[in-house]
Amino acid sequence: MKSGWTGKILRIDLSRRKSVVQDLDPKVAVEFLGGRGLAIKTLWDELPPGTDPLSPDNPLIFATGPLTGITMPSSGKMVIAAKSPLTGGYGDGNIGTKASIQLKKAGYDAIIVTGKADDHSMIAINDGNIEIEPAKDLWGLDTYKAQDELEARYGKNSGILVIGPAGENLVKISVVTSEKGRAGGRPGIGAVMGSKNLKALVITGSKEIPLDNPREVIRLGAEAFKDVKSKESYDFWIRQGTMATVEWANENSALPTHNFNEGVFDGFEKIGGNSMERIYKVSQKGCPNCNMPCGNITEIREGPYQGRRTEVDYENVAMNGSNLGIDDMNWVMTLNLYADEMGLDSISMGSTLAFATEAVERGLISKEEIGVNLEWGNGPAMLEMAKKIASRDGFGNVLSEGVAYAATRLGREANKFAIHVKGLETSAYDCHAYIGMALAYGTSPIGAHHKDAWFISIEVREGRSIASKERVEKLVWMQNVRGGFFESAVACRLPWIELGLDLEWYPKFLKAATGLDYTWDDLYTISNRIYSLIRAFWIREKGGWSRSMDYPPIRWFKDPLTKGPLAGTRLDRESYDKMLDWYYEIRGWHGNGIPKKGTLKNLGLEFVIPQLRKVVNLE
Ligand code: PTT
Ligand code: SF4
Repeated sequence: MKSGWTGKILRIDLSRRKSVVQDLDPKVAVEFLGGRGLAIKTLWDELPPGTDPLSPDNPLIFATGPLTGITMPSSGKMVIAAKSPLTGGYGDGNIGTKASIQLKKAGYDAIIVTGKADDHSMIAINDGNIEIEPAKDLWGLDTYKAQDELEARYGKNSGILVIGPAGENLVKISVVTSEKGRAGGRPGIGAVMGSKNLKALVITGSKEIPLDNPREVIRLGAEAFKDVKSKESYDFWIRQGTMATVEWANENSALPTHNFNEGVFDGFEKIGGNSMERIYKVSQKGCPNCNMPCGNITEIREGPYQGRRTEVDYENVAMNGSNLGIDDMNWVMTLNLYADEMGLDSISMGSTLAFATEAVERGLISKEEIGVNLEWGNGPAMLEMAKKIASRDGFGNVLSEGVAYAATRLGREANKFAIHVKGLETSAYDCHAYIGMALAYGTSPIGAHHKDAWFISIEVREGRSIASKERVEKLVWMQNVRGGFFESAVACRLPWIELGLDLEWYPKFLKAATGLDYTWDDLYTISNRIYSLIRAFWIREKGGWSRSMDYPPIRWFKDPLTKGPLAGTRLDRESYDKMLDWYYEIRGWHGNGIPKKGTLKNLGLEFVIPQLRKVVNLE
């Protein structure tokens, strides 16, 4: 096995209480890198088709890549993946945590957990020593208390991954958390962990990460860390991180407001990056190996959580602020902290609350029926409803399954304002005016998330709503770099995307770590392979495919913006269809979104053909 990877995968079967260490197939490592690539290859090979995501057979995968943990800017990330209980398709998230580095130092590239413990449990890994331990006393604790307890037991340097009560209650919008303020696995990966009776993993490692040329990694690292610090926007980034996006999104009519009805919000300044910095920010936090820390630690000044601290990012604030009509930052921070403590995905929580509020407004369900005075801007009512979601109480039980399910339950016109793609709630960019970003959501491999292509940045810079093939080529390039490369080499993409760190650093780091000469063309092919394999997985699990599964929320086509400089704007269906056609063509897929046989063969994915043939026509 090459260096860069440890060459080992730790498999833990909770039902049999057994663990085994396997070799990582070197061909898989070279062709899929790690992280998302390794996760989708594992799911394709090992998940029995049609498996219930909350059954013991769903593998829960924690995967690093060849860049994770090395001396390189922002290398402290890992991917957490499984078949999603929220969407029924491929699901993953990316989390910055000491656990990523500890995992590699313990000697593993990934952990694959299967089965179900017969009682509440946790896993403790210390190099080769693997223990499945009782966690009765941890079950029911919020993620902050559980983190504190585990740090006290295993030390502050151990890598800790933990779920909250939402994951325990199998809430389908629950995440895995770490270190009070890091969260990953939006498509319900917290519930997958809960379904295995697994409260936490604690990882400690003492080994060196094997590297082809350790001195070169250190030399490159020293230069690259310096390069990051020298960037023009470095100082501002450190002050506000992703929070500056609130003002930017409002200026560009993209700030989700009242359940993505509008793209501008009157109270945007009160919840924006400048207010956050001036009034609420108390300190700064970052992921391991990062010298551009973007965690804004803020203090709640009023309300039930007065005096408590929470880490805020753009997505959390937009989804639980403007999207709920809340302009009081204290309530936005309160909702954010509640999501973190419960292990609820803050994006989907904001989206389901907004959906419920609109359902009440439209008379599809009454306040009396749900027992909460849900209305725009009412922070206390939103918190009350969020509590019902985390505990699956009353109407909260319906919302805990996500907006797509809730819309089906409510029936009538509810689908028109359920803001999701493939069942995953849309993250915080309103796309009435951004057809490229709408396509990014439509074709994202986990459902509506911006991770794979933050295409709106290009549309704002180079012109909105241009429906050209060249634009789609750029979008596919962006997906391949972000969703293919960064998710599989596993490193934070923000040094590149936010500060402009040159992409050419990354093949150099790969060479020094693994000894392999990857060019960007090679990495692009790997990304194409990963995208087509993820698409094949979705098709297999859904039993077919149709173009409509790659459409953005209907609202953006139907209801134009009524406020702000872009009032009157909505998406044009014909242009979207044209762009989707180009998208499929560039990816080598048929006009119905199904990969062509030739594409699968060219990418070395022949092995999917027999299974896919059972459900769709590939010719
Ligand atoms: C990510 C999604 C995001 S994207 C945010 S804020 W963002 C939300 N954060 C949540 C949170 O916090 N608490 C909570 N209970 N739920 C949350 N849900 C939302 O989850 C995150 C940073 C950020 S902040 C972003 S953009 C970048 N994302 C990266 C990525 O996806 N890949 C990558 N290679 N690098 C990235 N760097 C940045 O990391 P998901 P984190 Mg996250 C509190 O998990 O499922 O991927 O969804 O991981 O360690 O918290 O870092 O404006
Ligand atoms: Fe973590 Fe932010 Fe640094 Fe990325 S830039 S590694 S998200 S602290």
